[in-house]
Amino acid sequence: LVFVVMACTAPKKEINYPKTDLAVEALIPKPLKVVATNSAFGLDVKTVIYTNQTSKGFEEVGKFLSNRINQKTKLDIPVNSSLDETVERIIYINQSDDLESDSPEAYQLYIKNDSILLHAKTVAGAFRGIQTIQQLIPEHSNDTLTEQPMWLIPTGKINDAPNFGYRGMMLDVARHFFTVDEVKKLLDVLAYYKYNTLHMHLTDDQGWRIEIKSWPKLTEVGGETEVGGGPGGFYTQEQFKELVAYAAERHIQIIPEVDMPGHTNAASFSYPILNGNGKKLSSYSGTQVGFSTFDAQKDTVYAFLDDVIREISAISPSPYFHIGGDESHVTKKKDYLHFVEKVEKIVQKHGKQAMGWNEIAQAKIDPSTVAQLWNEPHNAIKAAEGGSKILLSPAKKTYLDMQYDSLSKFGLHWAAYIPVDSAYIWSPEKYVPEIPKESILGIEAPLWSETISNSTELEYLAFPRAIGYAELGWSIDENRNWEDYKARLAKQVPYLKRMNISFYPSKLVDWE
Ligand code: TNX
Repeated sequence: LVFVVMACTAPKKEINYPKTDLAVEALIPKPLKVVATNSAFGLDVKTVIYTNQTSKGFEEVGKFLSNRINQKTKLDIPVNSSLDETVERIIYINQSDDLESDSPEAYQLYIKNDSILLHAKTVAGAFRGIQTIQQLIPEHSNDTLTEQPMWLIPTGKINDAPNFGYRGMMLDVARHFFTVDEVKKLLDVLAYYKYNTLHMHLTDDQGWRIEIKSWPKLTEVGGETEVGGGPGGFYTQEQFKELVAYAAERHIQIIPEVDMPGHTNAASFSYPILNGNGKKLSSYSGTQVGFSTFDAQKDTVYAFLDDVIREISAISPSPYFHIGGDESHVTKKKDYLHFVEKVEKIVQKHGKQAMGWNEIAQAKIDPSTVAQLWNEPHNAIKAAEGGSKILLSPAKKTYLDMQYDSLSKFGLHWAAYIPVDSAYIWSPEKYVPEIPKESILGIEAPLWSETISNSTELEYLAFPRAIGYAELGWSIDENRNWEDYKARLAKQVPYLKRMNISFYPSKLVDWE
């Protein structure tokens, strides 16, 4: 803090800042509390970033911010360089336990003329805070106040924390494969809107997408197919680790999903001993669901799953492992229940908490197991009554693969058409009255990939709706309003263009 005070008291020229209003900035998600003080912080060549250097990770957050400032303004802002007399303004990122919220992702921003103070309890909180700083930097500099261009950031105070601790998107890389670079591009945008989870649907009837060293044919055979007959693909364990690390730098966890006992044709085609539907196997590149199953009575199947879950858990730091469990239409009910209970134990044995689609709540699941609601709520209600947390992904509201309307180029519409307003106008904590807020882990927007196979198509379905889900997960109901959100959303265009995101320009929004 000594440095901050020094930088702020150094004699310098008076600048006539224009009047600003922090409270009307186009921030998404909308922060919890904003108080405007109507002046400006001038980000310019005389600004430095200074971070706490005793708590691990804060310097990296400072560097991340410096890098993003450079992308937007071309300014080169040093991080933790020596502070000399050329320094006039400082962005100071510090650890503090003295915050209004208990959330590890909470942060506080004080923006004054000569300093921006960002306080957070954790590195993750600081990382969420620098997204707000980034969003506050205007597209254009003011070139008249000083000899050097200045990007004016409105002054005031922001006290912010997420309403839900889990804000996720799911990407189905099984129906169509998405490359490491395509997933990284998505992670960049998710981070900007304060997501903290990417759930990857790694296996399905049409493909197996992650290398398992003890069962190599899963990818040699099962990785080579996808919907529509394309070449498929898979991540080596090294590539998966690379994705996990890239996400971790953005304080996003990657949750791996191996969908079972249904949705397993690719695995059974690779290793027929796993098959439980009694039919002759062939590879599958169609889009039907519910025809495949593992044999829930075979020890080999559980030995196989022990290997798969062990190998993936070893390269996956998230506390969760998703076991799928949806649409097992050809698994006998008693086999299904037995299977879920056994696999849940295997997941726990490898140090993870199980997560599964809402059908798993038909079995006796442990309260530590999370049920992901996607269709009728009765199973999720039962899970919540049993003490489990519920992840909300109601298809009618959050399925990113649903078409916007009947003219949408990609997507399905079995659950609903989901225009941009309908995706936003609902309340996660009131959606299922029988599921109280304490039982809700958070929300997740799944993007199934039957109809999309590259970044452009992915972005058409995901954006702008995923930006709205970011706000649904982070901001409290009282701070959310479609008209207000719509105006803020319209202002995301320069960012989305800079990131080369092919969003769907819905007519419901007056894009800027
Ligand atoms: C249902 S949602 C599925 C997926 C499909 C999706 C298409 C769920 C748990 N299962 O297998 O891809 O619909 O919208």
